Amino acid sequence: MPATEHFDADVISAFGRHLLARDAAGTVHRARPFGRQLQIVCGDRVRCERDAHGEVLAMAVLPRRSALLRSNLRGQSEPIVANLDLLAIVFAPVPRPDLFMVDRYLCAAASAGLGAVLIMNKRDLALDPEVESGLEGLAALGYGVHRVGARSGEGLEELAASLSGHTSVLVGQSGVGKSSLIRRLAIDGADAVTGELMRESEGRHTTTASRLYDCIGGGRIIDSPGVRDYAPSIDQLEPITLGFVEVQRLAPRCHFQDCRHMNEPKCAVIAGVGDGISERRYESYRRLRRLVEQLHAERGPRTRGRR
Ligand SMILES: Nc1nc2c(ncn2[C@@H]2O[C@H](COP(=O)(O)OP(=O)(O)OP(=O)(O)O)[C@@H](O)[C@H]2O)c(=O)[nH]1
Ligand SMILES: [Mg+2]
Ligand SMILES: [Zn+2]
Repeated sequence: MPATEHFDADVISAFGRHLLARDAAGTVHRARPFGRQLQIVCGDRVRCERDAHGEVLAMAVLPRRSALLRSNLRGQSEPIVANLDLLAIVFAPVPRPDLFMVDRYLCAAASAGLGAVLIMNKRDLALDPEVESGLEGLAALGYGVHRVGARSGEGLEELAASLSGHTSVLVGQSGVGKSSLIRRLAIDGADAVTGELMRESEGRHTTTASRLYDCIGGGRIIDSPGVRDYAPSIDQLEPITLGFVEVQRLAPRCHFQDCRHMNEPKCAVIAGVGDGISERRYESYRRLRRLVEQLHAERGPRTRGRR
């Protein structure tokens, strides 16, 4: 029998049990996970084995240096992508942005130790003034905002430069132009399918699986399927601040160390609404706090702590 061959590879795409794994020489192998237990996502590094039939099996996931997680409806955490540095949250004037969802991504990034940037695509279209003011609020908090046009190419050089040297993932609603940006930003992005190429599909989830590409300015960039909503992992969220930077600044002055900043007396966050934290962001905080408590309840006492 021929000896089995072992090698490590980067998972550049994971769709159910279908993996594409790229080895050190750059060869892409079709592979599948060994056994039912392995949860493998795009960006993972896996130890592979080629069996006697030439089939490549991913035997183990190497330790992740970081991961973007989400919570499912039962409150359990699921990985979305692994080994990344930067969360790039994409939105556009159309479809109408959900800034509360943007906030939840920012919280997830902060709690996962990832950097975050905001990408406003389709700058040829007019942005709703209310969204514009929310966006200015986020910029004032220190988040970088790139206003770009995947169609015209505007702003893409600066964006590519800021992604250089990092592994980034593009996340956001369906139809905001994530894959259109990939086609511009990735060396090998020509095979990214966009809504334009699929008839009548705007806002209808064109991309079905995450896919890792090499970025023109250096670094790596992951395209991900559009989402309707995003719930951060309750295992990962920072418990006191939920990842809100303003709450991080204000919370040390709250009377109670374990203050939830909801209705506690002498709460510095509540006292700071309209000053240290905007009304919109505080409302966003309250929504996320309620969501976290609901997800904890969904998980229930018996399964608490189980992944
Ligand atoms: N007006 C305008 N339309 C754009 C721009 N960039 C992308 N679009 C259009 O937006 C639509 C959706 O683009 P996609 O790139 O498929 O969006 P996506 O975010 O990848 O969508 P999902 O894969 O479903 O998550 C397409 O019809 C694009 O042509 C832009 O700069 N301006
Ligand atoms: Mg897409
Ligand atoms: Zn408080």
